[in-house]
Amino acid sequence: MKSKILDLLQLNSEGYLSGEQISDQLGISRTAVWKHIKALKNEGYIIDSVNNKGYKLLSDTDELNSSSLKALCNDFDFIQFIKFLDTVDSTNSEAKRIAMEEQVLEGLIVSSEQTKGKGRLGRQWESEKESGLWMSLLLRPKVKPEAASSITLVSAAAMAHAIEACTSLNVGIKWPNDLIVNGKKICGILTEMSAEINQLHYIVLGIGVNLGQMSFPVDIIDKATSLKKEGVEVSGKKILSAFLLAFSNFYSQYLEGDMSQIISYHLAHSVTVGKKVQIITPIETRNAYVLDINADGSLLVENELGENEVVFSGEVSVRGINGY
Ligand code: BTX
Repeated sequence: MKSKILDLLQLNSEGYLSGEQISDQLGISRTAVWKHIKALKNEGYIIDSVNNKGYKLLSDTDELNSSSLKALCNDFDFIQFIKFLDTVDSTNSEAKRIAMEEQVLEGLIVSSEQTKGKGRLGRQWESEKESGLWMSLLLRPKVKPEAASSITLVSAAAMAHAIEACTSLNVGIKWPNDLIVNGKKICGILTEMSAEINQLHYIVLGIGVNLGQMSFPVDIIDKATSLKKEGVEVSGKKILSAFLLAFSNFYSQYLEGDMSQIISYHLAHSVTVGKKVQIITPIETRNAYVLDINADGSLLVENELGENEVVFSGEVSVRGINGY
């Protein structure tokens, strides 16, 4: 039924088609029409919905550019500006430059290529041209600085949800910031922030999703994968559209101080909980067993002395003993 609705929208791409017209033509209720339209939006189709007019398929091309990005972001109040770049050092660095120039706006930066893509703790993120979705959200949530780092979990859940909605892949989440498909990393998230003791200025949420790479540099060939390598071809635009919808839902819960659904999502997809891991800090590496993810997004582990210990995401790297 969804594909029949899509066909109708494509046939009427010049104008709006009302819910009533669609329900009459396909013999289904208007509620069913609305549900299928929502599912299509979840899959990345950009459909404008206007009261008293109906639905219009805004963009049927899979190309991500300034105008398709603008259409995609219209619905989200946490995106007040967009910037689409051909190349940049790092979308996170660009977001921070913008944040310093102006003090209010929130927005989204996407680049076809990054020449100095960054991972956590000074590591490098391979970001070849047109091979992935390289993006950063500049956000100014009204939360305390100590709540800021759990936004990494919000975006990991939203991107896992988006990839699963657009593909048939099962996505695992390696706490707190990596998405894993068939034992390999397909997406990484780097959260940076500017804050004083009592005041958060901004958060930059950088997300990289591997889309079309068929090979990787030799040092990561065993641990990295892309959607294409996993046999799926999906555009960055579809993934981004599905991500924004899922993120906006989880983000509003986070802003209300409710992490329960986000934590449940993590627990259901976690490749970390119930595993032996190494906790790597700048001064030491030690073994631990992961018991749970706490309500605030921190990790509960049992250390080598048999004691329970809480691990916060900003401080450490957690590495599985047998792969991710
Ligand atoms: P991370 O520190 O958890 O992961 C970085 C590690 O992952 C690297 O040391 C390497 O082993 C491996 N790696 C490097 N590139 C890739 C890749 N393309 N796919 C899979 N594995 C890789 C994860 O850090 C956070 C990455 C965030 C990337 C986004 S892209 C948009 C934004 N801008 C920016 O500079 N960074 C973020």
